[in-house]
Amino acid sequence: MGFFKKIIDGLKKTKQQIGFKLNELFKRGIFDEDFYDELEFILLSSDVGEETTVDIIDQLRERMRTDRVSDPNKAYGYLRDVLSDILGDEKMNPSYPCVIMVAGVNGVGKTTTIGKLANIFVKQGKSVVIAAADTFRAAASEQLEVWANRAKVRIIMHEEGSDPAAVVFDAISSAKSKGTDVVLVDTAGRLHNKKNLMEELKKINRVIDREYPNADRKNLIVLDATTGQNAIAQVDIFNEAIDIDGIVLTKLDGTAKGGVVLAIKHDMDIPVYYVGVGEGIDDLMEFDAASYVEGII
Ligand SMILES: Nc1nc2c(ncn2[C@@H]2O[C@H](COP(=O)(O)OP(=O)(O)OP(=O)(O)O)[C@@H](O)[C@H]2O)c(=O)[nH]1
Ligand SMILES: [Mg+2]
Repeated sequence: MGFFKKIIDGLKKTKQQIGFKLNELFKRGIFDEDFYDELEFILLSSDVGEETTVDIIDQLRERMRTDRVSDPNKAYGYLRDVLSDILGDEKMNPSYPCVIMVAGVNGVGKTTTIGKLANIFVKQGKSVVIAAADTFRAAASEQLEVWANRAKVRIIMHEEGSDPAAVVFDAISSAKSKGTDVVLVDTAGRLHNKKNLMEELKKINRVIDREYPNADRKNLIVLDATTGQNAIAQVDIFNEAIDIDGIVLTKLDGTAKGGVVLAIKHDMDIPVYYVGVGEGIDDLMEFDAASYVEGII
């Protein structure tokens, strides 16, 4: 399946929620106060968020007024432009060697994302080693090992309950000695409590900084799109512990809340680098604003 088709397919539920309704609304060709009220309602119902919705509507009004638009297609094009502008297009573009740490609350899709990322880098001809730094959850390393085998990359694992920072230390040593391009660090989603989890992430972060100062660093937070607005609160919490460079938004295939990307981008100003649209190894896409907008409206 082609890249574009996959995104469109993955966003089908969101499109049903907002795209079809927006289409109907614009087709009427009447751009009065009722139109804007209804537009607001539709956007809010897809987790675009209040502030973002207001901003979108203000921007659209402005463009419509300046150009005195009455043609529905033209108006729809303006909405596309406004949404694309908000989303922007910032790619992760690491330099090599790099260490990519993946964090997020439990069950959001961290481990799956690591497997998919490994696959993406391998396809780009990069060498990869995975650090299984979720030593807390039983069988977490084994789950990651399955992904490492699928992507045909190396994995460093220690036994359950061991120090995650030591796993990362070993993975970095291995990457240095073998000249590996990418170290992918999987982390736990749950420890005994949230404070422990944040302290552990900070410690891993310090180890990477100390042991591999010349490596490019990317800290990614994985968010489950089905949680909608709640995802934004999660970014805040993790961003306090470790500087988050970018977002991976997973499970877009299972939700009509794809509008949450707009809220994230608008409220957080942290780029969405990748989106997950399925459970398979090829189901992670680099975020592209134009295709995304095409997919949701
Ligand atoms: N439909 C869909 N499912 C996904 C996607 N990404 C992950 N999943 C599923 O989400 C579930 C949890 O994924 P994991 O990768 O284990 O999540 P995790 O964040 O590592 O979980 P913990 O290690 O327990 O914190 C699995 O069943 C995955 O198959 C996605 O983009 N789409
Ligand atoms: Mg995991």
